[in-house]
Amino acid sequence: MHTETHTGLDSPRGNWWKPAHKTEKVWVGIAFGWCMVLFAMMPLWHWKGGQNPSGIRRRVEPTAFFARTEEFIKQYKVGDDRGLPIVQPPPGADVYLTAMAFQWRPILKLQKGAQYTLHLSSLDVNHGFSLFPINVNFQVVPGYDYGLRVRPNASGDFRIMCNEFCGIGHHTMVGRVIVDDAPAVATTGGAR
Ligand SMILES: [Cu+2]
Repeated sequence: MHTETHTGLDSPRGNWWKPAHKTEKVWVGIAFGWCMVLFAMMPLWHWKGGQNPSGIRRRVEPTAFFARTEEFIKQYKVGDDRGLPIVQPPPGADVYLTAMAFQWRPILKLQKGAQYTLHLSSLDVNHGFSLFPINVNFQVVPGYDYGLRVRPNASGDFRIMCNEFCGIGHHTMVGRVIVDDAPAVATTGGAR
């Protein structure tokens, strides 16, 4: 029967503590070294990786960004898909995409090989811009306008998934980017 009282303030009895074994020390050393490598990779990748944001970012009022998006929609709207406007800006244009619970507004129609400045921001909470099936990921934060210089290099009908949990309808938050091959085919399909 257990009769002894033992509190957490007493050190346990017996040979419970041993100095770290040499192999454990080596392992901790390797892990620490690797942490340092990854730590150094962050700034290195920013300059050398060629895949980081191009560096255009500024503070913006979420409602002002949304108003700018609406203005952009009015300017270049070419159609509708289930209530969402389809917008086809000319090559070189500033493109505005607002994330909000639970949609990406508007649907973008871009041209392969043309360059655009894609402005991303959120009207409410953090969202994650994730272009499927292409591996493009970006945090969309309210209050910040992120300008990404993009040049679509593949044509197709792509989906934007939200990959930052943003609420009850998060899983329904799917946007669309249509990339057309050449200017000539841009008008044939209309709103697909
Ligand atoms: Cu989400």
